[in-house]
Amino acid sequence: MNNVTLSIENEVAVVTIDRPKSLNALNSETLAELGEVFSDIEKRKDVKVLILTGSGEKAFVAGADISEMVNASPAEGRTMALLAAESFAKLENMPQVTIAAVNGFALGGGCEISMACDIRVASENAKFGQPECGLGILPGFGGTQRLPRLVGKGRAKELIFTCDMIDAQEAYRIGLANKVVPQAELLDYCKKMAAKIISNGSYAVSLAKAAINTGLDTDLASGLKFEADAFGLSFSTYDKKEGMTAFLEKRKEKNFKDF
Ligand code: CO8
Repeated sequence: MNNVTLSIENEVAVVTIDRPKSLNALNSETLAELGEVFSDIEKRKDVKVLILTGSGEKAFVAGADISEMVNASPAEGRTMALLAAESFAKLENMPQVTIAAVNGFALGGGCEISMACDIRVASENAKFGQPECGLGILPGFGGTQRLPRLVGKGRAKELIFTCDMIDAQEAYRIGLANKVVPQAELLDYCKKMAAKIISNGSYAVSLAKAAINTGLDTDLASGLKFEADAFGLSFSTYDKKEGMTAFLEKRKEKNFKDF
């Protein structure tokens, strides 16, 4: 791989988008590599949390690669958007928990890929925005769909129509970032959060993620039905017995087996 690196330690995969000279802009090659990495990780049993970040201290991802898009035809633009949609959907729906460690600019496609993650932790210098309308296009990697779901219709429209860039604190205030931490502590913070998530029943966490994602894409009654089915399924697991027995035995250590 030329533009993406992967390291795995303690059941946590760190995926780094590594094109610092272009502020980690997403060209087709990088999108294809990310798709491959996500396909690999979603099948792995030895990874429970994926942390997605950008290389360098300036940018998470400064968007789709403008130098590649400038001469692209409508058909090529659409193909690129569909390619991204497929790999972002993998990221969004994989059984593992995904955390975007937003270490700088998260603009356009960068903001959009962070929104396909379950959780966004921003460094103090992070900046979020959807500048596409200023380029004569619109968000094409899910921004018109995921941003309103995260921050509400009015705020999403304001961000997309004005192309304003917002800082990490404002992103936190409107619910786009879950947390803001100093840049030097960003990866450690995300790894600690990952360890906390992994200490719980991973299969239960996956079911909860599926219930949240499914429910937000459907009506309340169907979402509640999905939740009840997933809840019932969790009663068939070793982890349910272990988690509840540990509580009743006043035991802090739990020996979860993830099934
Ligand atoms: N694409 C290509 N190159 C980029 C990008 C980008 N998105 N962002 C930065 N770069 C390059 C710059 O061209 C520059 O290259 P060089 O050194 O060769 O001149 C290098 O990275 C460093 O950038 P700057 O010199 O501009 O750094 P500054 O600190 O002055 O500015 C900014 C940083 C503010 C982040 C600035 O680079 C910027 O505004 N970048 C563009 C941000 C943007 O508009 N992003 C949205 C892109 S569109 C998009 O994401 C659409 C997604 C949907 C696509 C649908 C399918 C087609």
